[in-house]
Parts: sequence; structure tokens; C-alpha cells
Amino acid sequence: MRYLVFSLSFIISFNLFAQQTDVNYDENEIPDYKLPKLLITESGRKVKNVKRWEKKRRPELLEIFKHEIYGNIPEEIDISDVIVHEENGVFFDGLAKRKQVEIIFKKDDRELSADILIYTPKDSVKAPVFVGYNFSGNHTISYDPNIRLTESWVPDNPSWGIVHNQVTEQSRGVATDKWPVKKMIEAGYGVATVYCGDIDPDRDNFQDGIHPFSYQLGQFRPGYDEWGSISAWAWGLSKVMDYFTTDQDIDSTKVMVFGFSRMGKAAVWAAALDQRFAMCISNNSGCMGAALSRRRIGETIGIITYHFPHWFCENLNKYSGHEDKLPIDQHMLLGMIAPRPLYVTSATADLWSDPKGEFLSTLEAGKVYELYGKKGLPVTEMPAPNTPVSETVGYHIRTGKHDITPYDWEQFINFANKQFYSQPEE
Ligand code: GTR
Repeated sequence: MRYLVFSLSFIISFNLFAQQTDVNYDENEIPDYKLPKLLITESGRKVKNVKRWEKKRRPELLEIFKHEIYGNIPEEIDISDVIVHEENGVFFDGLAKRKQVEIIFKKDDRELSADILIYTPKDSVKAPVFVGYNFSGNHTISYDPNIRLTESWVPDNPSWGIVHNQVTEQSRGVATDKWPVKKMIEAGYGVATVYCGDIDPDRDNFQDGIHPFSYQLGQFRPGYDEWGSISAWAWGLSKVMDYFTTDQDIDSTKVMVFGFSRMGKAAVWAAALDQRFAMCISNNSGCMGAALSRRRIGETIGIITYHFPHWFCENLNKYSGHEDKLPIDQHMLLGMIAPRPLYVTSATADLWSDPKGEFLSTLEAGKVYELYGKKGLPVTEMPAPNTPVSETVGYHIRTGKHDITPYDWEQFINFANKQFYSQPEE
């Protein structure tokens, strides 16, 4: 029966995708929509205070996101071993300290390991840290020749020397422009990164990465409401956080989880799930990240579940072309990050990610911040390009394409300075 229901929902979503290949970029073509109410419980009661939000509404929303969108995460998988490969590496002429730590997961005869690369300012005692995934290996974020190479599956990119899904020396530093490590160190922040494929390779194959650790006998892929890759990546970030709480160089009360694009989706989900993250930064996370699904502009649920079905749980397919039936929308995901600081970005040429939808959901999420006596966005209209706005929630739209740039990083650092080091709001 379960199989039949799923077969049907696959067929339906496939057909709907066929109707959606014409991507809409026209605001006038957006169907009328009504956002589900952030501050009304499923039983229809108003949420007027933090208590009801935390006891009732937030858990309700979390359950829906787990069950319908990203998939439930098993609770029982923990770090089995930690190997510190390097404790006191020196980089940037002594400005930064480099540490490389391998966290290992074991179950029966399975073993999975992920390398955490950490740079902290040399003289800091406990550094606040930005943490996020990279797309092709830790060694790509910097020309630092000492970074360990991942042995996990990596998408081929022959021009970077990534062939047969394995990295080589040639790919060192290819993503340096997206990771201005020196700038972060000079501002007093550490940065930590993990290759997403160490946790779960980004391919529609549930035989590798962490997923098989949760399978019952005879199971070969997650069930309809069980974790897709975004949930696996979010889980991985929490495991990195587990490690941080044991590392004397890191201030685990000031860990800022960030992500660009698909890793931005993972970052917001991680921040909603794990309240130990003190801040969240979503950079161009778009569809099923910060952007509202009901606007159906740029990338839609039909498109994303067709191209990247493994990112989500199978239940999401039901909403392909039926966004109005979703019991939630993405402003609720952002709302669950409250009262912790949240910063969302868009880019003018990144229409695929629906900048306006990213802005509107960020704006709406402010309602939860208000319950806590904090301020959401200080504006109600989208700001002009390259004009960051912030209170406890911040936003900017940068000119240019889908990317994470030094300009974006400058704003993240400014925002972190404001949240951690200026006077708290009254
Ligand atoms: C696109 C995908 C987006 C975004 C992006 C990325 O192809 O449609 O949702 O996540 O990839 O991660 O670069």
C-alpha cells in the first residue's frame, strides 16, 4: 500500500514537472497565495508569547518540516572516535592557527569519517567561529599546502583535476575567492569547514555517506519521511558542533552556521534543529532554503525535486505543483531560528533563487523575533542593492550572480560584530 501511494505520487510529480519546465520569472504571473500563519497553532490558537511559541508552535512546525520536507533524522548516531591530525599548524605568516580533526562514525562494519579544518586567530583564547560546508574538499578553500585531501566521492571537474570522483593536488585553492579566511582571522573570527561529501556525497545514491547507518535489515534507501541529503548535512553540522564543545580554541557559544546555495539550505535547517548554533547565515539559499515556496517563481518544488530528489524526503513530492497545500512555508523555517541572529542574502542576477521571496520570508520571520522583544528586519520594502539592513535579523541583496563573495563576507563580519560586540537591544 505504502509503495502504491508512493508510486502514484512519483507519477503525479513527474507529470507536474513536465508542466513546469517553463520557468516563471514574471512577478505578474505569480498565483495568488496566502502564507500559512506563523503564529497560529495547528488547533487555531494564537501564539502571543514565547512560552506558547516554544512549547507548542515551534515543536509543531519542526515536526512538519521533518516529516514533509527534509526528513526525520535518526537520533542514535554519534561520533565514535576523534583523531586530531594537526593541533598547531601555522598559516598566514603566523596570523592563524590551523587545526585538522577527523571525526569518525562507526556502526557494525561501517565506518565514515569527516575532516574538520579549523583556522583560528593565533592569539585568541576561545574564538567565535563561522562554520559551513565546502563543495569539493577542504583543500579547495585555501592554497595552504598542508590541508588534508578528502578520499570521499567528489563530483568530477577535470579542469580542477578532479577525475574519477577523486580530488588531486591540482584542486588546492580553487575556491579561495569564496573563502576570505585572512579577512575573518583579521576580524578576530575563526572559520571551520567540512567537505559535504564526507557526510553525504551529493548524488542520488543512498548507498554511501551516513544514510546506510540508519537502515533496518533489507532497507536500501530512506523511507518516505526519513532524511534526505539536506537533513544529513544538517545532522553533520550538529556533530561538528558536538566536537566544538570539546575544543578549547573555540567559543561554542558563538558558533555561526553559514552556507551558500544548497549548503545554505542545510545551514538554515541545521540552525532550526540545533539551537546551540548562535547565529545563522543563509547565502543565496533559494528554493527550500530562505525563499517562499508559494511564490513559484524561479526554481519551484517541482523543479527541485525533479533534479535533486535526494536532497529531501519523498513526502515533498506531494507538493510539486501544489505549493498551496503545503502546511508550512519557508518563513516558518527562518522563524524557528529566533531569537538567534539571522542574516539572509540574495543577489540581483540570481533570479533562480527568487530574491524577493527570500526577502519576504526573512521579513515575515521577524514576527517570532518580536515575541522575544527583538527586532526583525528594520525595513518593510526590499532594500536597494548593496545596502545591508539589520537588527537581530539582517538582509542584503548584492549586485551580481549566484555566488558568495568578499562583499558578502564583509557584511557577515559586520553583522557578527554588531550582534556579539555591541550593546544588546533594549
Ligand atoms: C542549483 C539548485 C539550487 C541551488 C544551487 C546550488 O542547481 O537548483 O537550488 O542549490 O544548485 O547549490 O548551487
